[in-house]
Amino acid sequence: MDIKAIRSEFPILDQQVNGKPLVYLDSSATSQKPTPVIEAVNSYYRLNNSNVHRGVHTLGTRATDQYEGAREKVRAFVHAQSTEEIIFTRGTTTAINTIAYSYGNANLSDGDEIVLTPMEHHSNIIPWQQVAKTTGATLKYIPLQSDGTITMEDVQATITSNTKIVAMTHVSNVLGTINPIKEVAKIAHDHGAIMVVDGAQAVPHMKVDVQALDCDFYAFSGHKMCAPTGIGVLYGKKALLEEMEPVEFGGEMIDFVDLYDSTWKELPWKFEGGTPIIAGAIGLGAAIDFLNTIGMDNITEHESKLVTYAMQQLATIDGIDIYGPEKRAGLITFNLVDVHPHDTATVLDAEGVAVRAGHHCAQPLMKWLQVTATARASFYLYNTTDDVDRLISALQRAKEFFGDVF
Ligand code: 7TS
Repeated sequence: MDIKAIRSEFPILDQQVNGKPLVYLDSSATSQKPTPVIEAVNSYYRLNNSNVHRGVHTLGTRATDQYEGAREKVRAFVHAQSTEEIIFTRGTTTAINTIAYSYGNANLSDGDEIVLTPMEHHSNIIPWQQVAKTTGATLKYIPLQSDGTITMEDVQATITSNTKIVAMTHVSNVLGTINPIKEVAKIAHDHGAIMVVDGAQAVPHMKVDVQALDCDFYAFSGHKMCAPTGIGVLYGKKALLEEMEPVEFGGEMIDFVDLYDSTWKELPWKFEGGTPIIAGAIGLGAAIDFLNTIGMDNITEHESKLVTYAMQQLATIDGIDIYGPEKRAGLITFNLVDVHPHDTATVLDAEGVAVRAGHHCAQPLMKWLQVTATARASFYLYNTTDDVDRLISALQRAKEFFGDVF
């Protein structure tokens, strides 16, 4: 990978923050956007802006072609069978809520079980809690090993004939754990349950093939993969989506409307009520083109090298706790012993290094780790070993700054 050329596509990286060149290590929260994505959104608004799927005028046709063209790019990117299976949403959160409220409420009842893990982001916990309250279903958790992984024995033991839904993150946004989705999906299916995958931290960083995984639903967000905020994707198997009711009703999603009853459009549009996120989808299409040009395998390899280097360098710092397994995605969650992560992140920010501090929308996992918060450095295709070196020296500064507590 020509990292210099890649970095030159991200104008935001070329700036000083607090008098130091910016080191952006918060891509798990949201990624930066390359020029082709910014330009795609810009040129859509300057040249083609119009509503989609209505009327016959030229701008409307162009906007519709671009919007539906983006859907085909997403389909190919995750290797779905058909564009009918690709629903544009506001992000991962909206996608999971759609599954929970539509599929969950219709298919769960008293005595049914929803199986999760304690490493889930809140957006893959709370919708299921809500559905459980409405339907009488119960939540069960696959226990974590001390390194933040799950075992197939525990998966086997937790999923039973009462399990109707298994919902699991592909990659943990805190631990970096990569879960064995294909194997878990097989066990779920053997018990008659469906497999829901939160792919927010996977799709931006690795090749994902929804057919090879054989998951039933797969949710992800555009903004973590170089696309704008406000656009995301719900992939679902056609047979399931066809049976499901929409959760939002109104314009765009209908076939016929009468005074007392209405019918819905076919897939995928029945799930896209209202004027859709046109510019966002076009931006996502441009982001996919950009990522494909670099190659997802190259991105995975680049991040893997960076995270290995970062782990080696962090090991040279005394008094640092690092959470998560050895084999991990491109992020590292840590705490300087006796320093609050917000203080660590504040010192790092003064050094121009952006990391996230907090509970990372994973409070149950924080409880399991027996901490209230952590700091997290997350890597993407534009990060370099220089960025890691800057992180390390900024952490040394933080240690000096809070020296009395060591
Ligand atoms: N699932 C996972 C695994 C995530 O990491 C996130 C966002 C979401 C779901 C929600 O995505 P959204 O686009 O709908 O908000 N994670 C983070 C994070 O780690 N720091 O900020 C947001």
